[in-house]
Amino acid sequence: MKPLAEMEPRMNVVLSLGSNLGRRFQTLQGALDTLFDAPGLEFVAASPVYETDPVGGPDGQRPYLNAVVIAETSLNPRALLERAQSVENAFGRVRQERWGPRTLDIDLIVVGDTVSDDPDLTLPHPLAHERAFVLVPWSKADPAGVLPGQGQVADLLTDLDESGVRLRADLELQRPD
Ligand code: A4P
Ligand code: MG
Repeated sequence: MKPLAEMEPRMNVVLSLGSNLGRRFQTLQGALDTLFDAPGLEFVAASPVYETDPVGGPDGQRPYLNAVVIAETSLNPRALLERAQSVENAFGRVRQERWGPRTLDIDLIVVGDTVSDDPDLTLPHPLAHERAFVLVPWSKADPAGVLPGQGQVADLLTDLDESGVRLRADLELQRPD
């Protein structure tokens, strides 16, 4: 018989990480390590790191570093959001202006087949399909990725301008320790 832990229902999770203040790469690696520090979330893959032009928000913001993380979870979506927000807080995220600069932003893009229009947790993420800074890294972490309700990530990308999303081949996230 399988151990109990293996019998829990598991959902695929896609998370988007972004940073445009402070030590951006160290923040992304630290966030990755901290996200997976507690039970209930298992790492599957991390994308390459991309330097991306800011979308929305005030003029003159620094570029972001963005990456996408694929995981599996036995947590419910709300518990996962709380985990993500506590990691944001641990990295000094100060909530000021919407779409303004931040040391760390973690968005839940997909949590299994959960569909929700709750403003506190909208799933799948309502803007993911139009954001090259999400879809480009996601397509590298999982070339077969599907955004429920929108389609294959690779197909969605054919309609998007990817010029604001540049590979940082000199930066590579390590598996969480
Ligand atoms: N919330 C609702 N649904 C979700 C979800 N699926 N994942 C709620 C995470 N949070 C979700 O988020 C505001 C509220 O959204 C939270 O309280 C949560 O309950 P926030 O992180 O406090 O504020 P925000 O991130 O400034 O606003 P928002 O609307 O979430 O913005 P986005 O969509 O996160 O966009 N440009 C580049 N190049 N790279 C980026 O990473 N990121 C943003 C932020 C804008 N421009 C960017 C990037
Ligand atoms: Mg956010």
